[in-house]
Amino acid sequence: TASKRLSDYQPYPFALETVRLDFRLDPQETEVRARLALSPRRAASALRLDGEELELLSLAIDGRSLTRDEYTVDKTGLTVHAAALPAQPFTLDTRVKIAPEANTALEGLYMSNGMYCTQCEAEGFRKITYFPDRPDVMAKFHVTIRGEAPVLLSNGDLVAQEDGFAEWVDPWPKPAYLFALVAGDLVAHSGSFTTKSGREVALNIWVRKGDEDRCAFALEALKRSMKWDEDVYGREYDLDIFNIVAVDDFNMGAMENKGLNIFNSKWVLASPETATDADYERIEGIIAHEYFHNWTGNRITCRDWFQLCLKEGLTVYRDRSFTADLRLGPVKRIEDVIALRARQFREDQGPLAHPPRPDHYREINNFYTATVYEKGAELVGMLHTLLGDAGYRAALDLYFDRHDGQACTIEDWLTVFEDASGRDLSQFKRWYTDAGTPVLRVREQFEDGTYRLDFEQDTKPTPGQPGKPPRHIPITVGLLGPNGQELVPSTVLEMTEARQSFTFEGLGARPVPSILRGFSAPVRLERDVSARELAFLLAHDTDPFNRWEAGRQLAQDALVALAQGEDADPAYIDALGALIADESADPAFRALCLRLPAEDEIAQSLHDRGVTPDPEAIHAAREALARDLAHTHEDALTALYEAMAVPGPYTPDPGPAGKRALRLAALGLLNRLDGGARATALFENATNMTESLAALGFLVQTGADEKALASFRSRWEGDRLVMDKWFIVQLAACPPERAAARAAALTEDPLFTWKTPNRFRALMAGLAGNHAGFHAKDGAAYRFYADWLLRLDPVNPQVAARMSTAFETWTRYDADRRAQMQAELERIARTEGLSRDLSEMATRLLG
Ligand code: B3K
Ligand code: ZN
Repeated sequence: TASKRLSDYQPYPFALETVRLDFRLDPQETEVRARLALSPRRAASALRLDGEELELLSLAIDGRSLTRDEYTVDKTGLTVHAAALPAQPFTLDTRVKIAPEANTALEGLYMSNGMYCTQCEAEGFRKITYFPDRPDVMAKFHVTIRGEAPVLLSNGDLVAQEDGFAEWVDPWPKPAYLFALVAGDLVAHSGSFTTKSGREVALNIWVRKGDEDRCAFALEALKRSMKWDEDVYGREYDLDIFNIVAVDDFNMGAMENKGLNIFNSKWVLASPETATDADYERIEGIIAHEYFHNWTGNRITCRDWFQLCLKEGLTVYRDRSFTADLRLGPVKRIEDVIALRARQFREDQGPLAHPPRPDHYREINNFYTATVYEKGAELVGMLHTLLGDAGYRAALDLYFDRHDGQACTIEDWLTVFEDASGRDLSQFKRWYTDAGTPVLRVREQFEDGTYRLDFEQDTKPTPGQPGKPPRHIPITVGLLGPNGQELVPSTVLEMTEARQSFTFEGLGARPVPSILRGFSAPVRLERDVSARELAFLLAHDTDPFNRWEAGRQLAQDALVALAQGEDADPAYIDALGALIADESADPAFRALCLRLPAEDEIAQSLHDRGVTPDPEAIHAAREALARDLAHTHEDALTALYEAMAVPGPYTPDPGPAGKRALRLAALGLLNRLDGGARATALFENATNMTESLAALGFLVQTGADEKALASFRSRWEGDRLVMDKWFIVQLAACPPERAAARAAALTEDPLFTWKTPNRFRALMAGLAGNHAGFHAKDGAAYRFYADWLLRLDPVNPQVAARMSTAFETWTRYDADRRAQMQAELERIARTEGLSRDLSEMATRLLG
């Protein structure tokens, strides 16, 4: 299949006013009747409707059945020839048959545990009925559902209901990708929210029977989201009902369908016994994210899928800010940057690099990436930094005002910022259109009280984009004096040239600079800086992000040295001693400082420095540093482990969660000394999943995990969400030499229900997350992994394609490993009948 191109955009030649949909549900033969009220925008155009895997039963225009020569049907849709179309507005009626039970791709209408459920974004609606399935065609939907299930849900407001029947009307025009239908034997955990103008909104979280006692947290998170969006963005909810449904079989995290969000049950259900602190925080963030889409995505949507980051980048930025406001802002920022580097920087440096707004694709589902989401959010953050709080708010107000009800582009978005601020953002736009992570080099000079920073920016070529003109980079800088006092508070320097200098006058002595505070731009900062100065920043920087970053840099330098057989500077281990004891620093922050960079990140670091990473050496280096840390600070860590115990009943609040995080970070290090003694005790006595799972992970790390894994399994084998954790932890944390064989053995486990995306992902992501295990020299893990991608592809192409990104770093490694990974990718690419999804990925991965 050919690529679709941004430059080919054409508006749809018909206006669609209303849509009437009538469903008769049946697992094998669901009948869908659709009535579209269309009016031609220009004369003599044929009518093209998208449609895939549909059996067409009838087709009529203004009540007249069309004859076979008036239309053509092919594999991707239906064309009504121009001669058969009225020049005036007309109605088109179709009747199609679909088979939800046979739908294993989980796109369109499908079944999960006996319940009907839909996923339409990006192009799944065309598997439900013939339709202009593109986001710039927005219409009002009126839906009836007939079926045996006791609960029948769709978008909008419920207008009629009786046994086996429900009727839903959505007053807000929307594109088809936001359509949803759910039917099943569900129970609701309900509540309500009163909006700021007094609208009473019924809230329901629909789940399978037995799960209703795990919904309370999600419901409260929803209320907090609704309130926050009113307070911070002035956005109010716009229907009388808001439904959330939890589904076990789901290709991604959740979906923002208008008034009927559908969630992977993993991101809704939570109880202290089954969910970790991290799960709680993620659930709150995802609930917020999907809710916030109601304005950024639904009321204002995307003109075409190239503009995906218009809704996703902004909505991620909004959910991050929400979490930062409700929890610890700096800790949230650090977590986000760790994730950004682990996923987006990695993507940007490999064969899959693409701009936040790509300009071509074969399969849009392959572009729900870290670049579109996380880097997209960074771009919104930079606009916020450049305009300031008031300017940002004014721009967003203008965006909602000007574009409500429209399908927009990145150009519309940037124009709003230009109009609100009077600034020219044409250079800033390159962040959206250009791929790659800029490297920002900085040198310093101090002379006669004047301090100068000389910056140089450079972005390496990425696939299809050889030349990279300079970007507009906001660099937040502060200057510190010798005792850590702030000489120059945070200032935003705007870099627009390839090389640019900034000076600060009237300084008595050479200051210590704190550069790129808060990670003000998604760049890689390179600066020659001594371990002593980094230790100083770790102790004294007034910017919490850069304080952490200094420690990170020290750790990275130590690991890079160790991985090459050199000695590590003791500065990191010394500096952490002070931090462990620093009770003025928040426990969650200290926990982050104690966390060593992941092996994949160390590999990237080596690669950035021109060294070919050796996975075994990296693993050994990280273990050695952890042991060294534990040895040196054994007493302090032991004291910390005791002091951070949280007594009393579990709550997922940030305070106790932060203490647990610090306690477990200490235990993770001590575990390297005591051979799992403390972890065993904690595992046996833990009363919450956070500690229980962490302890299990530490035992897995020691290699003496058999008993713990068996007991965990027998306690939780009836719980699908907890069992996913069991699969993932024993692969991600186990000694690397065991990983591939263990993964293979686990595929024989009757609980490895591989067609369920969560379970497939747990096993495969567990293996891929074991860096040295996945990259084991013999290539066993590569072969195993590729075999399973090929097996999943015909069943669920989206998930298979997504999981293929485990290979995106293949060009980093030595010739042997490179050849093995390349061979696996070629084997995939050659496979007959490969899905468009996986085929595009394999081709791009091979470069
Ligand atoms: N918009 C959905 C993602 C849809 C993915 C389609 N392959 C979830 C979200 O970003 O909120
Ligand atoms: Zn989203």
